[in-house]
Amino acid sequence: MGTEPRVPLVFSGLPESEMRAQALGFYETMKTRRTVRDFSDRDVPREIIEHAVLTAGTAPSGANHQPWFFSVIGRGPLRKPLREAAEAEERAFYAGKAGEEWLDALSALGTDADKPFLETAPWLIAVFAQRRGGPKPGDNRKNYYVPESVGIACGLLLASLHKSGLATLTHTPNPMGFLTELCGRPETEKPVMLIVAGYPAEGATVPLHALDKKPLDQICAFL
Ligand code: IYR
Repeated sequence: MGTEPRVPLVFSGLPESEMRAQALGFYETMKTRRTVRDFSDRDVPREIIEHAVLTAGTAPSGANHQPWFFSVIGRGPLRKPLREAAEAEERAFYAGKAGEEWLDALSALGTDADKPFLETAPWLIAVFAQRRGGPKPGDNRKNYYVPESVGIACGLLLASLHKSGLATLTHTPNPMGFLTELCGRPETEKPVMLIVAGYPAEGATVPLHALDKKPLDQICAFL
């Protein structure tokens, strides 16, 4: 073991009955999460988003370098140019850049190039992955397992927002270079996704097939 200081692990275990209740309860909560595309303009307090981002920041990461950055965009002057840039990419995407197979896979979702939620929803969270960085501000070391680490962080962010009673959307206009510029992030960071958070619009619907989740025996084997 290295010479870095160590502290005792703080770990509060649970009796098995409570363990079961927690595992089932969290599953019951998470299985009601839906990807929402119609957002209301109802406000959401900033501290809910702050805590979701703090939760994302607890994710494990390669060498604990925490290779993520979250640009949170509330209502303001960035919204219009952001929507315009995203919709320009989406128009090219849906006009053919995506290719037939991809567009065919998307047809069940009913999505198109119009993204009004980019102006309607109270919060947009642009997630960036840092190829270089390190645990401390100003570090410029190589980061490790960046996509894995940032993916886990995004999962925790979505889980926190859902558990806080918010609707979310993982939005991935392709390519997302415009986010680098609009958010003022360095070129060494890769925009990964835009997470939209807020309340669903009244009467919002989701595709029926979105309720189909693979059963345990299709996604898991106990060996
Ligand atoms: N970025 C586009 C297309 C899109 C792609 C996938 I894969 C999705 O699961 C959903 C959408 C859009 O947001 O419309």
